[in-house]
Amino acid sequence: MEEKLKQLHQEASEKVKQSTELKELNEVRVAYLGKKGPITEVLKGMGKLSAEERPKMGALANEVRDSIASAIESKQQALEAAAIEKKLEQETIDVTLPGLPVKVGTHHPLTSVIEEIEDLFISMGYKIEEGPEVEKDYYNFEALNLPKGHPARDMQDSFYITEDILLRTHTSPVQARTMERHGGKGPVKIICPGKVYRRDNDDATHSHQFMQIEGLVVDENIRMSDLKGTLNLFAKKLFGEEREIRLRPSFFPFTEPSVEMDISCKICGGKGCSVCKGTGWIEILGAGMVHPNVLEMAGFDSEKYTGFAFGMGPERIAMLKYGIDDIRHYYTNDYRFLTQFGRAEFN
Ligand code: FA5
Repeated sequence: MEEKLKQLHQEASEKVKQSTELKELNEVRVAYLGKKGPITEVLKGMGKLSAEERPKMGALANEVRDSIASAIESKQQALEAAAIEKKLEQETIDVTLPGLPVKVGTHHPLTSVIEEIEDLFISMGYKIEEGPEVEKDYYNFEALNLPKGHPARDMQDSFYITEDILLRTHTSPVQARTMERHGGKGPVKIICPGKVYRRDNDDATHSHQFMQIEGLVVDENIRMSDLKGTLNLFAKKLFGEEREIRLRPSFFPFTEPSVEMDISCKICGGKGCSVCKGTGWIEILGAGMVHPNVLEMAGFDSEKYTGFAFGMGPERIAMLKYGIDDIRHYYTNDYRFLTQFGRAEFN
């Protein structure tokens, strides 16, 4: 029996040593230490031994069983550690590989051009004012020298909500509101960016909803030459010295005299195209000296105070600046269009 136990010990130790996988090792455990294994068989035959031999063989059988169990245990730990090691090796991350680029959004070209215009006027001492898009007829028209029934109201086809409330057709009501708030005391020096709405048919240069930036200066001794100088500086700063501008006499009920400013078309270089409607020029703003009636209605003494005002369309300005050939591109959210205007271009 002793011989048999020693042989089993040797055999089992050899198989443990040769096991290269946990599954194989488990098979060795079941084969040698399981209930139907050879050691159990040996122990079952103990009854046939003499009383002296029995404890000796019992102790030896236990020793062999414990030794095989402990060999299996150590081998299991070694195999598990090797498996983890292998897995870690397979999952190694190469930190030197190039990363996946992160897509960053860009400013909408319209936002960029509005911010550029705001920065320019802020640098000249203007403050930014805002007003409601759903406006009273009074501020949109009446306070601007356009009483009910005035034929010039037809110049701006309007979306009325009630008889006295409409979607503002221009940003000029903000100048009326701001002057009223100043209570007849100058100076006033503001620009007012915002959305406006008109029942215009959409085409390459017209949208039914668009942006405007209003400008207003009211103080003592403000003259037409101040307006001209301001607009000239604005045009040169925004479009560059080489672009030509022209002022044409015009009519707005809230300014007298009134002008419109055109800028030479960048798309066709002044030759005439669909954007400039064959004229070589694109109108970008209306302006003039604030009408005395408007000053008086807002509580200013028109004998003491004078002022100039202008209202421009940033969509058309951005079209000219960046060579965009259709105003509808701003509002159709075409990814290919929007990604052309990286932030860096505007810095
Ligand atoms: C006005 O709206 C006047 N309130 C401007 C003004 C302010 C004049 C202060 C005098 C003193 P006008 O309707 O021309 O004016 O519009 C001004 C600018 O808005 C235009 O020069 C043009 O650049 C832009 N604009 C007008 N209609 C549209 C439209 N449908 N789509 C896009 N831009 C437009």
